[in-house]
Amino acid sequence: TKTIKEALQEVIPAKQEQLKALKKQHGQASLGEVKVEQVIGGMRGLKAMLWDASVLDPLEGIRFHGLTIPDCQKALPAAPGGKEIIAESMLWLLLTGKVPTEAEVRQLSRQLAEKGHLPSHVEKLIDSLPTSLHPMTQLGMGVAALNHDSTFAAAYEKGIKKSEYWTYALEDSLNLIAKLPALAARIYRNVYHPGRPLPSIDNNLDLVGNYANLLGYGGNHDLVEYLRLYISIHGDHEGGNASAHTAHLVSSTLADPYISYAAALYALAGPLHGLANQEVLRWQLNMRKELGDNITHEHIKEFLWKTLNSGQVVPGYGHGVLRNPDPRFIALQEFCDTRPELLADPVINLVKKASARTYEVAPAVLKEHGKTKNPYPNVDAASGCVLFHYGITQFKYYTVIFGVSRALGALTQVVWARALGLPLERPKSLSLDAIEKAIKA
Ligand code: AMX
Repeated sequence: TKTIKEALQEVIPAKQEQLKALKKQHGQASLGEVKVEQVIGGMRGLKAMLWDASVLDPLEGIRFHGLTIPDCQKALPAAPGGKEIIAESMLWLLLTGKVPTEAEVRQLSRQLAEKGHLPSHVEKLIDSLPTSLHPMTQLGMGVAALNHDSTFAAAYEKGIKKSEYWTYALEDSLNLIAKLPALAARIYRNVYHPGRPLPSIDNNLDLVGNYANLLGYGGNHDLVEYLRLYISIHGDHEGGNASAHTAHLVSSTLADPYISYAAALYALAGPLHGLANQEVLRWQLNMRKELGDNITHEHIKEFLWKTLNSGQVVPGYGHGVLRNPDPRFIALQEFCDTRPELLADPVINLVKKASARTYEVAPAVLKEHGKTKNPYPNVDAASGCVLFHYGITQFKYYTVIFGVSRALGALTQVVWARALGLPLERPKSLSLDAIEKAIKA
């Protein structure tokens, strides 16, 4: 059975050749003009990054190396006794472009579990933080502190050839992914269940199986499966999203994978990006508080207008690229719809019902409001609500789970950027006066 490093080693030379030929033969070819509205409008639609592992189509949504989410659900190995995609399968696909065999995935699970413990300085750091500090702030601090043991930073200091960068970037990236469950679960324990013992990592379990155990939910098979699906499909969403792009930018300075991903986590922690899943739940719970449990479509409509008229965004709706309902939202909704026992539970169903009802009303209201280019739900409209169903009710923690996931895609690109020898990212900026002058010229 191949290791992930061997599998990657096999595919790198062809990509290096492809890049070399493209640069040599078509370096001066144009991919389109740059409009003023793109420069002042957050670079929407600007083709300016190389990112191989996933492509986001505005109407169809995400494909990982050409595979849609339903394709991945069919092709990628699940955990023993499970059905959902697991993080290791997605990581293998993202990194190598190949669908792994079951044996390859099991080997990767073991490799990650064996590296899963935290160094004691990181445990001490996390334990010293006030429990009132936002869990995402804590996660970023823990990830940054893991760079104490960066093999990339140590090797760079010693002096290594550029062609060897990727091997150290891979080692650090796998180490970081392996340690994220222990780090994220320690934060959960400290903030919400102080003093509760943390179980040790089981070398026979997959990454998310261990994460669920450490969180204290390992016995809930449905939640473990939900987390596997959630973490796999949040793994990558093209290169331009704020968190992945941040990792790409920071690592282009040859900062090691740990501090590159710590920076990415703080981009994810913004309410227009990953924090939206926390915001959705806060908003849905406020809606329930105000309107009670017998919510009608008319009530939701009024609540939506109240949000919009007070100048706030409707969290969980809209997207920088997507122009249709997000297939990740659909996959997570389907997960619930195939579990009638969950849908029948009046307590865990409340939030899901509210989000499903909102989905029936919000697109029409947002269209009438007339601002957003995409009136449809994004992944965050459902993801947090389902965690709430299963008992993870501390919504300030939700973005941490997203943060465990996004490492799969963002670190894949860090490894590939080193394998392809991509340079420091350094776009040109212009002043308002310079833009005016360029238009007149
Ligand atoms: N509710 C109300 N107004 C919205 C809106 C929403 N859900 N989505 C967009 N708009 C508004 C924008 O604020 C903007 O208003 P402005 O002209 O006054 O500045 C206008 O519509 C045009 O925006 P856009 O081009 O459609 O979107 P964008 O690419 O600038 O921003 C996003 C995309 C996601 C930030 C935005 O849709 C939004 O704020 N959504 C709510 C927050 C959210 O769910 N974020 C999660 C995204 C997914 C993720 O990263 N996890």
